[in-house]
Amino acid sequence: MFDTLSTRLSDVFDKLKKRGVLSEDDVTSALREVRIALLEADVALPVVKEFIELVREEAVGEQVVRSVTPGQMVIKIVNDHLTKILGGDKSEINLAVAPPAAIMMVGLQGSGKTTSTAKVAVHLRNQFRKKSLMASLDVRRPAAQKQLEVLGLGADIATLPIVPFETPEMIAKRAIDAARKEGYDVVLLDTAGRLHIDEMLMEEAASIHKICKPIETLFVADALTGQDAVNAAGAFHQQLAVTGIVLTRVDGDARGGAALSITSVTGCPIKLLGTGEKIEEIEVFHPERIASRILGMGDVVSLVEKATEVVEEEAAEKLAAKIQKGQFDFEDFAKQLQQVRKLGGMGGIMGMLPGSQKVKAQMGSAQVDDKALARQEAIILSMTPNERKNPKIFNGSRRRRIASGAGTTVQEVNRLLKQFQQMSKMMKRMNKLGKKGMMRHGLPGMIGQ
Ligand SMILES: Nc1nc2c(ncn2[C@@H]2O[C@H](COP(=O)(O)OP(=O)(O)OP(=O)(O)O)[C@@H](O)[C@H]2O)c(=O)[nH]1
Ligand SMILES: [Mg+2]
Repeated sequence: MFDTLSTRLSDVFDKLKKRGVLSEDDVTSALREVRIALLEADVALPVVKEFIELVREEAVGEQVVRSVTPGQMVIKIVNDHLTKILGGDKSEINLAVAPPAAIMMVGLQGSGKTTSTAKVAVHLRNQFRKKSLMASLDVRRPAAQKQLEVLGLGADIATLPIVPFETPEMIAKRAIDAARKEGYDVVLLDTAGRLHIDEMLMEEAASIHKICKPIETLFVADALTGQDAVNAAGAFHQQLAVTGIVLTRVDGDARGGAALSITSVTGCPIKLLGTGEKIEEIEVFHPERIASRILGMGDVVSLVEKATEVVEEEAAEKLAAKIQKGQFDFEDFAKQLQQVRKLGGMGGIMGMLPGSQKVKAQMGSAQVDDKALARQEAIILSMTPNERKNPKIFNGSRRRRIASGAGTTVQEVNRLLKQFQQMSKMMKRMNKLGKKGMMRHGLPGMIGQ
């Protein structure tokens, strides 16, 4: 998300940073470019206007003009205001009621309501140990209830048994009763999609809302539909008092217009992001981290969090101990490569690192190629267990054998061996940082070319 915007803005700010002193004209012309970049990212016009106005007011002030690093000051102001339009502080799902807490999912057809229902249940289980019951109130599409049941089975989340010919209102009542009787923390209600805002369906949603009195009414918006999603969110909010937004398909959204406008336009915070089709591909929305990511300052905090999630604590400790004893071998290297893949490959990691847009461009696509990771894994798999444990024994004939086993060239094998040596050296240096330091800096450090 935000790739284009990020590249454009970093160009604007690079120019600004080079200047020692900033005149009002410099700021004005930089802001003109920022404005174009935002409009190209499909941000709603009123949001862009207000944003530029607020930034300008601050940026031409005394403080900036007199500052030693005026360019940096302007970037900070832009960062602060970006964070603000993205919603300020992060807002989590609110469950502060006597259980079961009802969460109603609403939105246009195909926006990702059913998938997100299951994702939210999994998120609440993994992050807060909450037990959810899911119910589909979608009696419009024949297979809709079944779809949720299948998702529930796959993710091990309970679903309300399907009873044919019930109305959505009847299902809602039954779901809440069952959740109360069976001691669930949360009851998630997935509703039927709407092609566009239509009065009858809105009334249905309103009557369900009245019955289940949800603590959260989440509007599920497809990021790819841009300003249409923003307008629909506004209409739903008027009718149903939406409490939060789940923005889906951000994995395919290069522009980010919906994310940047929806909170300003509707006043509802984005709570969660859907980042893929898989059930665990859901993330908490952190405005300040997203703002830094847009400005190329990187989202290292998320990366570290993700890394600690993926790298199990115990495995990381074992690895740290091995490194300390200087016993890191190719078995460990292969494990690291697998973890890199779990983090979304090099692409996923790069996207979160500071200045990554620039680096990505400089490196070219070849080296950020995730296929290279797969090839490296193939090379390691072609080594004998003894070789993996004793990286020092590689001679010419072993190298040739491994290359043909992995379907690659000796040069590529050599490159990997060299990389491994560099990594071992780097690890020795990292030892000085201690175990904690290793876990924090280890992953991104180790994969460097
Ligand atoms: N790439 C990607 N695909 C998603 C995401 N969320 C949902 N999808 C896909 O979008 C399609 C529609 O998702 P559903 O959850 O069925 O949408 P819905 O809003 O329940 O649809 P209706 O009930 O027909 O209104 C499915 O193929 C999902 O796999 C996401 O965050 N990223
Ligand atoms: Mg659905």
